[in-house]
Amino acid sequence: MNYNKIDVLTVNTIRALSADAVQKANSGHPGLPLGAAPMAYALWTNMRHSGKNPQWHDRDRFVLSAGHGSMLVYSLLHLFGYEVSLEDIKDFRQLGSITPGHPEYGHTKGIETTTGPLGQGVANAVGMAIAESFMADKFNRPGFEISDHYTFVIAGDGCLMEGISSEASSLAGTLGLGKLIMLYDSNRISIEGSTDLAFTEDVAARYRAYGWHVDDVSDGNDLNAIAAAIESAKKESEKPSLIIVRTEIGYGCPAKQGSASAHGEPLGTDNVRALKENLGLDPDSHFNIPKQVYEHMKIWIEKGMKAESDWNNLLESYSAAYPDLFNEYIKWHERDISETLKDLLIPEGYDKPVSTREASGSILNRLSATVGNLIGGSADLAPSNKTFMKNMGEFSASSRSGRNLHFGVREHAMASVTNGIYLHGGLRPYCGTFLVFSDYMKGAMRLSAIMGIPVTYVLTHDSIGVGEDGPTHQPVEHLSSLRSIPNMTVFRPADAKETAAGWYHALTCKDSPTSLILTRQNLPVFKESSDEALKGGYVLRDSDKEKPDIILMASGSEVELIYSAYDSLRELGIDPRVVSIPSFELFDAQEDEYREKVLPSDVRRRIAVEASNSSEWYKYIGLDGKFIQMEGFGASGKAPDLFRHFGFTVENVVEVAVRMINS
Ligand SMILES: Cc1ncc(C[n+]2csc(CCOP(=O)(O)OP(=O)(O)O)c2C)c(N)n1
Ligand SMILES: [Mg+2]
Repeated sequence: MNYNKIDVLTVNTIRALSADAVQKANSGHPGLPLGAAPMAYALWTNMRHSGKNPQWHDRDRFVLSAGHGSMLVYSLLHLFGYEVSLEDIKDFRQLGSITPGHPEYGHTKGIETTTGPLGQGVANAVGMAIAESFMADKFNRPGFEISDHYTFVIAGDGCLMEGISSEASSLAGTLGLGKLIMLYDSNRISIEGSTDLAFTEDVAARYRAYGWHVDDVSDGNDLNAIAAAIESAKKESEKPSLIIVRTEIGYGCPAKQGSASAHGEPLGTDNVRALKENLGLDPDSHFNIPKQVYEHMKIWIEKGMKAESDWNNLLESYSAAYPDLFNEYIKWHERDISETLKDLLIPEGYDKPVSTREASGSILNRLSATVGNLIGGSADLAPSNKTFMKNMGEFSASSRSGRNLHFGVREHAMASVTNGIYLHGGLRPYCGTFLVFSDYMKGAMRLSAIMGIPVTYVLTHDSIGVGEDGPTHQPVEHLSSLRSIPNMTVFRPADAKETAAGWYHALTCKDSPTSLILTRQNLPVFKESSDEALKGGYVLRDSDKEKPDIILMASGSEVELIYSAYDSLRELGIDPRVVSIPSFELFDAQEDEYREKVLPSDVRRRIAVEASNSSEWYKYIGLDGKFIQMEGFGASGKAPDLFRHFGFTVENVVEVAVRMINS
């Protein structure tokens, strides 16, 4: 392809449009769109995508990892025929607009993932590329390549400085994700000034060392050179590709070009004028898209529509040639699998004491046969997290059919890659590590919650019950931290049956991620526990009286304590109720009437027990209640000794209860 004058005019139109929008909003980041407009245009004109149907399964994926440059994408979406109007662009960054400050998944059609926290997009893209190759292996047949697309990402200096991109890129190299192509907007400027201040490594050498194909485009305005680099990256099928594009931040704006001041503030009206004059555009018109540009864009829009309709035809003939596979393909894209999972709720074989991680592992293995698109793994802790699906193969550079992923010791990238796998579509991903290391992946977990995507986090070794490994490995504040993330369902089951309920919730929930919080140590299986756990909280053992003398509540391993305290208290003539609360979020979502039934407001004597410092319990125990909790960090020792040492004993629960009754 040879670009010519009209393409340059289109690129400059993107620049002016982006600058105008930032100026009008009086907020935003003009520098990146001005510098990266040519690479983005060269890329979008080489992608298979269609604004008329941004959901088409086999479209090329595009991620702007440097999410602060959002105006670049909104300009592209508008010109490429997506549902972003000029009015929407004039509303850039305004409340309720579809053009928010950073690109938001599920908010603006055509945005594949939410970006802004730098580096996340790189890892998301790795996940998308994993998903693509897995789907291709599963569904493609000779002549019917129904999964055959690229994943493109534009990353900035900041993205490549962040550790998450190193983790994810290293993994991508090992996995040989040949259809992953990253364009690096190398303007060597970030907020504080030149990247020489803090980032002097040889990025090309670094990526070569990861096993990537690396190319360099020395002139970021050279559309043909960029397109040629994209072409050769596409031909490289065994390695992911990095195209380092030398750009200038704020390109075209004489007072700002090449300077950090172009990064994150409006150029100023005079500078916007100067920019337009410099680019040969009319300085007096704003949000102006020349007619010939709209006319020209029709070529690309029609090309995209044709690509989509070709694929639709391919899928149709595939459905005739491979009806079973086709049906499975459709099924994998369905959101609701509650019917398929019904059996999971039938408690069978759960009788002997077992750790909830072990229970989770066996449930997962049962599920793996029924839910063919369940895929996941751990950050090098599968034997401990019990996240391995037996006989389901291991995903690698040489085997794309494996459903077990080895993320390596890379929690942050793992969570973000898992987001990417889900965002791609077709798959139900999970990932696991120790609860204590959820801190290492929090940035990505928060994004799962913001995006409202149902990925599953398997977080084991959930308390001082870890034992000898000591305080570094014993989570204390983590439950509170995860519970504080809006739209994250935290589920800490008390036994194997509740663990099944947790998995059921995780896989049937459509719009939020779930963190399953599991023990290392064995727990009894209560005869009263059930799928009532799906209500988040329920009465496990009740008092004989209509109004119990006291309510004991707990989650996870501490339910065992209140369960036994129940017997001791009854011997003392006290009539308690025992409430298991595996999930605050699910319990809070119940009708008031139900919650009142479980926790009647006129029973003010309440005790919560949890080996954490999650003060969220106070909303259930109130000011008159008592929380038996961890006050500081744990210690190294045998788990039973630790529980005793920190006051997690039946005797202590009974003592606190008696004191409360007598007070
Ligand atoms: C994880 C994270 N840390 C910090 C920021 C704040 N931030 C936004 S852009 C930016 C600098 C990015 O530099 P670069 O990627 O080179 O973008 P450019 O200035 O070239 O547009 C920073 C620090 C962020 N968005 N995400
Ligand atoms: Mg930069």
